[in-house]
Amino acid sequence: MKTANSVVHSYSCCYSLAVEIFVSFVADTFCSKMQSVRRCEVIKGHLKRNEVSSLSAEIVQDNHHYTLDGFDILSKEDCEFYDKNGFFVVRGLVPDHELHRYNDRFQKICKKEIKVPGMIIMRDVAIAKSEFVPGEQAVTKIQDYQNDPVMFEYCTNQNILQYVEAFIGKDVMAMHTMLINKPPDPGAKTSRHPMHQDLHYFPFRPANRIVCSWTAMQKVDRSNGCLVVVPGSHKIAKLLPHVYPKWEGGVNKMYHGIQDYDPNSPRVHLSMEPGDTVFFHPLLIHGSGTNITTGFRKAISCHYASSDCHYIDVDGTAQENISKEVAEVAKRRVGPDVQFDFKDIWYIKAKLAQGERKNL
Ligand SMILES: O=C(O)CCC(=O)C(=O)O
Repeated sequence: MKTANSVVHSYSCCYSLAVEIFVSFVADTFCSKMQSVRRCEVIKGHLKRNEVSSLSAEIVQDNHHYTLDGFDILSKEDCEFYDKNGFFVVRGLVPDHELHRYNDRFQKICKKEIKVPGMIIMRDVAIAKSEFVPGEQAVTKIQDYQNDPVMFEYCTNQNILQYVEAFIGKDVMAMHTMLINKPPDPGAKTSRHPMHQDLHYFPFRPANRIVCSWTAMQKVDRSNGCLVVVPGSHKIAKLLPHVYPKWEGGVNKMYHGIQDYDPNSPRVHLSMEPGDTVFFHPLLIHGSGTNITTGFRKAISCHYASSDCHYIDVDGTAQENISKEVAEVAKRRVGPDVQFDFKDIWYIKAKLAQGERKNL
């Protein structure tokens, strides 16, 4: 079932940036003790560059514990591969009959034969404003399928959970669920997904106790827009600022991309067969390409987190933009009088997949 993974890249840790931010913190403390506004301003003026860094990227504690001891499913080499690259592919993990079951259910959801509470149905930006067409043609993604008993079987699939445990432990929450139905590109390249880090969307930590499983529901390769990853990018241990890319043809709702993404970063395209599953770290930089075929490219995914993780406040951080956007969408759905906190939204949609629910 398992496959060898290749491609090796290493990234240096941002030790110097951490030092700069520490220096900035020390300067702040020093300033308040001195109670001299003038003196503080002089010092802070010298440190301006450092302050900008601390506002623009979150340094994520990186203790290098990307996998856990005591789970035999990953060999020593597998663990080393994940540590180094931030992803790990298992071939043929989800059998065909299960993929067909999810696909049948998806088709019913698209035709509005089934309504799932809390689920978001997204349409590609290129067709978002056109008339409702029953069927998958109009649907680019369904998000938050946790309340559908058939789709949720993916999150509790034992083949997947036996790997998930090795990354995050035995108490497992399904935090974010998607079936992505990348449409044939209309020519505007809107089927692309910009390069991003999933942690941008999540107000919980630590990052090392979060993992995504993404399963190809059919053959995926460069022609239909397979996943693209920057191996080892999780090791910079930094959550980078994300914004909407300035793409001529438009960008799908909530598809934020890394603000200063370097298109020359060494990338790997993950060609996968149906049932192949990639597990990846929430800081891994990834995205997906244009679907230049005439068919839809389907994948099903779940982001899992240990229920020992804790929520964080993202106000004043680089995640504030996405938290406001998500809260706006929630408000539109539920009504303007309800006050939403980003964390509340995550708490409500999180669902136990295995073990005991604790903090999340
Ligand atoms: O399946 C894809 O095309 C990319 C999905 C993805 O990276 C995401 O939704 O965060």
